[in-house]
Amino acid sequence: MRLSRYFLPTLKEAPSDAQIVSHQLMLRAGMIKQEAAGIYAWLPLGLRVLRKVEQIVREEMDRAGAIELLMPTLQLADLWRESGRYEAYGDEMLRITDRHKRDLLYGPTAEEVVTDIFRASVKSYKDLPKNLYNIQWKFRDERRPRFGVMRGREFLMKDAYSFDLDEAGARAAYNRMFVAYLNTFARMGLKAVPTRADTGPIGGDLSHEFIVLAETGESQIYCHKDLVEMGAPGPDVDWDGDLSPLVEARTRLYAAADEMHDEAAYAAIPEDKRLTARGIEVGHIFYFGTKYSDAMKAKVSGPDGQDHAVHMGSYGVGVSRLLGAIIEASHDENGIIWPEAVAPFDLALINLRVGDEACDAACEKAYAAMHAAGKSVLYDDTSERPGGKFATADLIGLPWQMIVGPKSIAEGNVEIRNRATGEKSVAPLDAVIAGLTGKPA
Ligand code: 5CA
Repeated sequence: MRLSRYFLPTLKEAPSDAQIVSHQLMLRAGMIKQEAAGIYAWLPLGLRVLRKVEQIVREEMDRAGAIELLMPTLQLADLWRESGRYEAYGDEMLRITDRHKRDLLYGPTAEEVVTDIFRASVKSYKDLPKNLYNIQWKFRDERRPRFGVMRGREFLMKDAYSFDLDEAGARAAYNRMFVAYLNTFARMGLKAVPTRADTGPIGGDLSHEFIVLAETGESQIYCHKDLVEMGAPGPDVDWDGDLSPLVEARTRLYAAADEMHDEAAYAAIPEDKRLTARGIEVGHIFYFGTKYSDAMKAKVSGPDGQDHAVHMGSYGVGVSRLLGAIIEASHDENGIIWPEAVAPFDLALINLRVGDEACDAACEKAYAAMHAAGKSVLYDDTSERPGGKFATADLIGLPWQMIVGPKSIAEGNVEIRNRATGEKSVAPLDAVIAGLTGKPA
């Protein structure tokens, strides 16, 4: 992409109402624009990152055996009346009436819809287990939308729903999601701590939140330090096997957010291993048994010939919130530092003298070679002064910056800088291209 043709409305200063650094940087980097309280337009640069984050979530769900579908944003109130949640959900639910005076709502979550889809066609235990997920916009009329995409009213969520014949099956499904979540967040460069959680209006008795440590987080957590460093199991686990040892290795260590905190259990951790910190909840998983399947009559025939209400769980990831969490975890005073896996482009190509024959030719060569190797480039071919170009490149945080200027290119050289480490070196253009693409130029 040539910057001269792109749409990147960066700001020198963040608006004063942006309180936390991720919100400030997303606005300044031209990633989002607020349209109403808690409702954002995703500008081109922000959308590229959102799509990357979404794709990582999707790949890890697929790997764990979940199946993607897409449910509507608007749902019938009648389904929520069946489950008993229509009144209970309160003012966070955006209620809508259509021209036929039917009550609709903008879905804040989708347990009812997915249960309705399930019960319409699945009748036998032989069709279980199933885990259906979608990545869809949700609406919650939050009392205090704040911190940009972190607590929006309209936000993108991945929500998965598992269906099993019995509790043992449902716990295995829960464990698969638990492990998939560890892998998902690790791929984005995040350390997410699984903590015991309250089930809230979703209901049920087994639940974990996944919390990324950040000073600006809304959750207060108490945990064993080893949990933060434990890392993710990685993709090569036996997804059809027993994952409980992997889960138990983590749930054995104390970790809880405010609502679930148990001072005595925390005090039992050796003092040098205690950690009290703020964090951002990026995922939340629940097992709630037959709460919805009983209310909505989602039954399958079992091997005994009897009808059984299916055991369910639901598993949410805050996809749009993750962008804020990643920036909170990875930035410096000059801007964002994207982990390679979610960066909007792989390379910022900076032409210091547009119109100079040698600079232009070198940039065009690098641009073509990167694309041929499947890498994405944001090519700064504008007439902005060098200082402005460097500031923009640092602000938007692409992992690599290649700087092409008249002096060095006269000797066939360019400068290559790593955004995360700040390391820079000067080397022949072809060698730099080969380094970035993994192929000789
Ligand atoms: N039905 C369950 C799981 S699918 C559910 O709705 N869980 S939740 O309420 O915990 O939401 C799932 C995730 O969505 C949260 O962990 C959080 O990361 C994200 N989320 C929730 N509310 C917001 C919000 N207002 N803005 C941005 N992300 C949010």
